[in-house]
Amino acid sequence: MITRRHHLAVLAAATVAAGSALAQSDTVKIGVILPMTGQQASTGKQIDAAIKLWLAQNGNKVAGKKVEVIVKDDAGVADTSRRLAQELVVNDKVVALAGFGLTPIALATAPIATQSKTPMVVMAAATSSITEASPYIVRTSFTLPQAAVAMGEWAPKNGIKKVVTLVADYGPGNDAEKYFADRMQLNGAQVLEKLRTPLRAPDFAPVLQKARDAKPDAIFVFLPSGQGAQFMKQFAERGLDKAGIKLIATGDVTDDDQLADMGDVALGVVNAHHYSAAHPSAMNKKFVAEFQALNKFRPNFMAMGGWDGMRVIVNALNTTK
Ligand code: VNL
Repeated sequence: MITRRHHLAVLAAATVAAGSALAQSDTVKIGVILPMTGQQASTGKQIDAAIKLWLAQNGNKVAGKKVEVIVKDDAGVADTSRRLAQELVVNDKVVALAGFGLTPIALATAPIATQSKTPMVVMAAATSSITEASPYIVRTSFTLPQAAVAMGEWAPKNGIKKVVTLVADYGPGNDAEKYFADRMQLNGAQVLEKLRTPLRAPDFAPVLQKARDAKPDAIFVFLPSGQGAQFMKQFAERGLDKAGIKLIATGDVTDDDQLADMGDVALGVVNAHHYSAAHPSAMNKKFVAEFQALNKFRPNFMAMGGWDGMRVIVNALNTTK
């Protein structure tokens, strides 16, 4: 505790010093912390590519200064993110922290933003409560209840009266399970079973067997981006599709980055989400085309959160000069 307090005091002092150094410098630095390796690497890859796209489209000048984006890899580990955030604030004197691929990472870093008064732009992590963890947080991704409530409205109106839920066992999974189940019950449907898998190295076989045995009309699933393809493969291998169990989900499961590799099991899956690469607006068509001109993969909702986050940061810097 003493060490931590001392550290935060040092951090606060360093930030004051950074303020005056910044006035003289002709570069503004933005610290982006992402899982570039490890289980959530696809999220890091998507957001990194979207930030580069934003800079290619809009240039790297803000209020007469050059924007420098420093990307750090936390491998999806919260303690690492926290340390990297401290280094970015104290040593690199970044004007904003951004990224944050997983909820525990955003929550672990929030105190650094508060203590150093550094704006923190959450581009991915989606547990509802994250924005309350620091007054310096703004989020450009989404929350799970937004998607889960929409599914809980749609399903009972489309013949789904009995469901099993399956979520990753941490913040966003808790949100998805609660808001989906509550809405289903409000609409007169029955939740037969609530199943969970660990965030790290999940094994879907046992829960899929339990889900199958419960004989629901549908299974509702939330898993973090990057786990969907493996889940869909096992869903088909265990024959849940053949048993007539419909798969409904948040869009994290049918992630645009992995969708093309999922095969026919993905046909007929229904999800609700705040973003789809197929959204036919002029703005999205331009976004997808320009993203794909620079990358060999399709943008997913993580890319959208990264692109929007860059826009928010640069607009704020322009407004405040
Ligand atoms: C989270 C939520 C992460 C939804 C996700 O993918 C996701 C999170 C990495 O809050 O940890 O799709």
